[in-house]
Amino acid sequence: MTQTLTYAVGEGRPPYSDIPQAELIAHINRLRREKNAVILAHNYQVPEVQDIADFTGDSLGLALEARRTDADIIAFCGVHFMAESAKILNPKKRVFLPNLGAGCSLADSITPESLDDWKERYPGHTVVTYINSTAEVKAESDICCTSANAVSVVRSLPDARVLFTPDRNLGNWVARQVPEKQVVVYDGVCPTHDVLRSASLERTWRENPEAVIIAHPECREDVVALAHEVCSTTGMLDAVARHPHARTFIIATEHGMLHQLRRRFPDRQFIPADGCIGCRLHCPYMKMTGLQDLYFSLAEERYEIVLDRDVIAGARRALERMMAVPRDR
Ligand code: CIZ
Repeated sequence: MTQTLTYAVGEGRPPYSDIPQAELIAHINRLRREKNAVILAHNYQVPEVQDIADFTGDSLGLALEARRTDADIIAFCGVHFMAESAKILNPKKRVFLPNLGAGCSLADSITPESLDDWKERYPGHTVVTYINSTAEVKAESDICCTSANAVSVVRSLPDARVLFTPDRNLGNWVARQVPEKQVVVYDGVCPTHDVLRSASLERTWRENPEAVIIAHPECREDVVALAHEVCSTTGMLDAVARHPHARTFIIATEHGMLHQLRRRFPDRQFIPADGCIGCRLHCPYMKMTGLQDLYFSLAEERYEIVLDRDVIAGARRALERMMAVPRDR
């Protein structure tokens, strides 16, 4: 026997699965007007969430939007650390993460204790922490970076000795771009990107030999070595524009990005790099937020990001220092 699932929280809520998409969209549009809310969505979100957002982008772009918005509410369709960053940069606003399950394995790989341990092992190093980290870890770091500015951030530092956390692949890529620095790299990875191997990418390339390969710097070194362009997701939009004569692109990042690319460049072909034949690079956390979550988030004002004042102050210092550095390229 099949059962219709309903959610227990929230009185008078209709069955979760019974609200047609057009109705959800109408509710979301009404609520964002009534509540003066801005909807931010990461480039990896599901297409219908990207389409309803006021702004889409990478972590850096969305952090800038969060900092400058005059909306009363920020509904952040992304993962937990991104909504935290919005709160840190604009602490007077109420920030909601529509699905509390949307975490990040990479951010989970570093805790304040493990960072302390690394700092003890590498005294005198400037700590550069990727934005994929908790607010507590950011608060113990000297400066943050995103995939859009990591090279510029490290290059901008007055010190030669750098401890880069937590993404090993991004850290190693940055170290190769900035050889004048001694970069010690923490041992965390994004499993979505780390799963891709050069042999798989080469197979896709053999099938599409004219294609330009664009890879995210969270990919492994052997993958990045094959790429014609290495950049953040928003950087990928600029990268395509730099190749006006190319018709086909192989995209080595979470497959949500293909929606943005196809929207912006409908006359080009975008092929996802895959780990095994037909398996796109897929982040389960980035796919947890649907229109229903966004609707109930706005309607019931959940799940609100609440952070300790001292943590906000510490993390904000590291984020603001980062924001003074321009994007790479
Ligand atoms: O910087 C980000 O938002 C991440 C995690 C990926 C990207 O390049 O957008």
